[in-house]
Amino acid sequence: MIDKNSPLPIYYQIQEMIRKKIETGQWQPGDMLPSERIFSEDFDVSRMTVRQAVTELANEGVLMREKGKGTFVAEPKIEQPLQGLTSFTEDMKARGLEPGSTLIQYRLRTAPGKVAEALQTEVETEVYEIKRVRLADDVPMAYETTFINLELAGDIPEDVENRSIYSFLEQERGLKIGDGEQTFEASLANTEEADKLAIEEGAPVLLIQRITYLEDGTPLEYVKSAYRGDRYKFNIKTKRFT
Ligand code: 16G
Repeated sequence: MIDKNSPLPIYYQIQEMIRKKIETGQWQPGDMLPSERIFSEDFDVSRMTVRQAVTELANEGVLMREKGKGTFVAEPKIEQPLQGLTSFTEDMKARGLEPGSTLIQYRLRTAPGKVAEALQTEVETEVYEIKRVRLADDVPMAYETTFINLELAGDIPEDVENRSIYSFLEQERGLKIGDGEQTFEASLANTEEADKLAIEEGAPVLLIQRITYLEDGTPLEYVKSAYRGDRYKFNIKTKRFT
């Protein structure tokens, strides 16, 4: 399968072969790859070449290395379009995954400075602070802290753990969520994030901040979340300004 006369570099050909095996389902998420030695013997290429191919795929998140154990096929990343303002529950359902949450904190408090600024309120304003680990098929995907203005939302029941906050606010409170503003930032999981997301401390995470506005432009929520870098990618269709 490896063509040494091809103008394509050998490591690249190995990568494409691995990708194909994964795409066709011959190799499933969680399957262990053959060792570097076996790979290099089977294809009659150097171990260095095999390592280069595998390292790049691991960096891309297609493969996953586990110290002292081996290299495995990673779970496919969840690709989330950024065009629409969706809730976690909607995102997971759209992918055929079962959304869930673990409630870490639920309380009313006065808005911290940054939150008050984002929500365009005074610091004395009462806000809900709700921390949830968001799950897809019981696997932690994101660790999210949301601040919601009490005055706008009214009482939010504590059993939000098992439901969608957006559908509660829209259907039961009749609020009309309009648009949002988001920032994305690369980061490394701190101790708390690593613990909640079941990843190693220092593993890559994507920090997302979102301010969600009601249709009349009033800020409703300010959310900070850490998404697992190994399970998420975002896409957006762009257009050149003319
Ligand atoms: C998403 C939103 C978050 C919102 C939540 C509501 C991002 C970065 N965050 O996770 O702002 O609070 O959905 O989800 O997209 P729910 O309706 O399932 O509770």
